[in-house]
This record gives sequence, structure tokens and C-alpha cells, in this order.
Amino acid sequence: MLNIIIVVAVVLILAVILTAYRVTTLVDVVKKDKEKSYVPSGNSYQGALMVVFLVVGIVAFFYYSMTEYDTYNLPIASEHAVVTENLFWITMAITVFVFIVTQIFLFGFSWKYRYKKTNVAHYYPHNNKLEMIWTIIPAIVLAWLIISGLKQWSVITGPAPEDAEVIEVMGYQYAWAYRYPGKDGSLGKYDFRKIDAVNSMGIDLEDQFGHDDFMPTQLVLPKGKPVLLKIRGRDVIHSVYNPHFRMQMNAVPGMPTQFWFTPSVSTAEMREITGNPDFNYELVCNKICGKSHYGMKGIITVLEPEEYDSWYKESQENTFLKQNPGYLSEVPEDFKEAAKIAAGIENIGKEQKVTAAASSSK
Ligand SMILES: [Cu+2]
Repeated sequence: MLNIIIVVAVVLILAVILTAYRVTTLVDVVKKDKEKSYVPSGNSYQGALMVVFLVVGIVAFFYYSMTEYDTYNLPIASEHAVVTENLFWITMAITVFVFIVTQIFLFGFSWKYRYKKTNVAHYYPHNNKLEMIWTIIPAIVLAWLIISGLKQWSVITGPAPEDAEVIEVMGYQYAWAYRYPGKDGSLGKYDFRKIDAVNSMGIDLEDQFGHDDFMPTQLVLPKGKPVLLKIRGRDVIHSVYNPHFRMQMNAVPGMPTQFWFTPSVSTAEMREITGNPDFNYELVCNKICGKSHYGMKGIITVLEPEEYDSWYKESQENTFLKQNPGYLSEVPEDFKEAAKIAAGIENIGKEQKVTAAASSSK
């Protein structure tokens, strides 16, 4: 309700200003000698304002860009980011140059060619040379920019190196879930129909590769090793975003996407670079996906390769199946023993057996 009142108030104020302006203009017209051609009184004044706007705008643009440089240009923490960063600044340099030049013409000409009685319009309908120049040059520059961008884009989204760590990331309202392949090095299949309160990623336990998959609460990555993120969305479109890695990829329900990159700076190193002992890489959602979108923050930890290996070794013991033995009921009878071994529950205790039996009979 308050919003409607504010909108109505703004509209009414604008209407009052417009009416006052029209009244003064009409009074102006009536006062003038009819023989003289009519020149609005604010003509030169408004022309000068155009120039003020140009100068203030350009100064503010550069001032803000420089003072906030560290805010929007975070330190790079992945290998491909060096290339994309380079492309970004080349594109920025070209577009800013063209932008400034065109704005100078736009506002400068508004001042220069403001109405004057002595000014006479010059009839200049066409110039083939000019048309060629401002068609061909931008075409070449833009094609070059786009082709260099596409080349890098096809690397990032193309097949990952063979030795890449494959990790699944799933966005849902309003958090992230991660799945690692476990001891066998392969992620098991998933099926959205298997999703429930516990099996949040819908691991299909009929597939043997899924029996040793584990789902940590954080995304942990090795430094200096390619990482392939297999990305999906569970409900609406989310977006896997991290500015330090210059990484962004939509997480779309029903349409898996992927992104591979090589982290080049560990969390510990970045803490030193930023001088912030509490620094953590964040995995944030970059699509307005609902009312708690702002809360979709995950922590990404980049470890040295040896640290990563020992983390992996430790974490792979906590397989999904071991933590939720009730789901053994979904494993086909023939694979059950193998599944228990893969999931690390071959020594399943009596108590757990009871839980498993209880949930399988539900
Ligand atoms: Cu989201």
C-alpha cells in the first residue's frame, strides 16, 4: 500500500512540474513579438547543462572505477581467470574508449548546435565512405572480441582433462549440495524421482557407482589440479558463482551443465594475500531464485594437493549409504553385499541393522 502511495505521489509531483513548465513556456510565447522566431528561454542554459552532465558523468565514472577497484576486481585464484581477465580488460578498454568518444559527440554537439538564429542546417544526406568506415571497423573489432571470448568459453565448458576431479554441485532453494565419487572415482547415477528429505540429490542406489559416493557439507578442491563441476538445479534456476575463480555457470533443473577450472591459490594463501585470517572462498547463487536467494552461500576450501588427498581419504569413509543405511533397501538384492563393502558398512553393527530393517519395512 505504501509503495502505491509513493508511486502516486511521484507521478503527481512530476505532473505538477510539467504543468508549471508548460505554463511558463506558453507565457513566454505570448510575450514574444510574433515577428521574431520563438527561442525557448532556457535554450543556452540547457545546452550548458548537457556539457556539465558530460563532464560530471565522465569524472564520476573514472573516480568510482578507480576508488572501488579492489571491491569489484578481486584477486585471481584460478588458471583460466588470467586469460578471461585479460579479455575482460581488452573489451573494457575498447568499449570505454568508444563510449567516451560517442558521449563527447552526443552532449558536445547538443551544446554546439543548440538553437541560434544564425545557425543554418546543412543538407548532408549520405556519405558512402563514412558508412563503410563505421560499419567495417566495428565489425572487425567486435568479431575479434567475440571469437577470442568464444574460444576461451569453449575451453571452460568443453571436455575436462582426463585427470580432473569430478564433483557434482546441485543448487536448491536455498542451499548447495555436493557429491564426490568416492573410492571408485565415478559418480553414480541420479534420478530426480529418488529425491527425498534425506537423499537430497536423488542418488540412484540401483547403480553400483553410487554406493561409495559421499556428500560433504563444503566444497573442497585441490590446488593446481583441474576440477570438473557437474552442475544441476533441483527446483528453479540457480547459478554457481565465485568471483575469485572467475567462475559462473547456471544450475538448471533437467539440463545438467558443467564448468571445469584449475584453482591456483589455496584458501590459506588467499588469507595471506587478502590479510584476512577469516577469508573463505564463497559459492554464491547468482540468479534471483526466490525469497531466500541471498542466503545461498556455500564455503569453498582450496587445499594443497597433499592436504586434499588426506581430506578425501578421511571423507570417503562417510559414504551416503553408510550414514543412511536404511537406503540399503533400495539396492538390488544381488549387489547388497558389494554395496555394503563399497559403502564401508561391512561391519554393520546390530543396532544399525535394526534401523536398516525398520526403514526397509516402511
Ligand atoms: Cu539460487
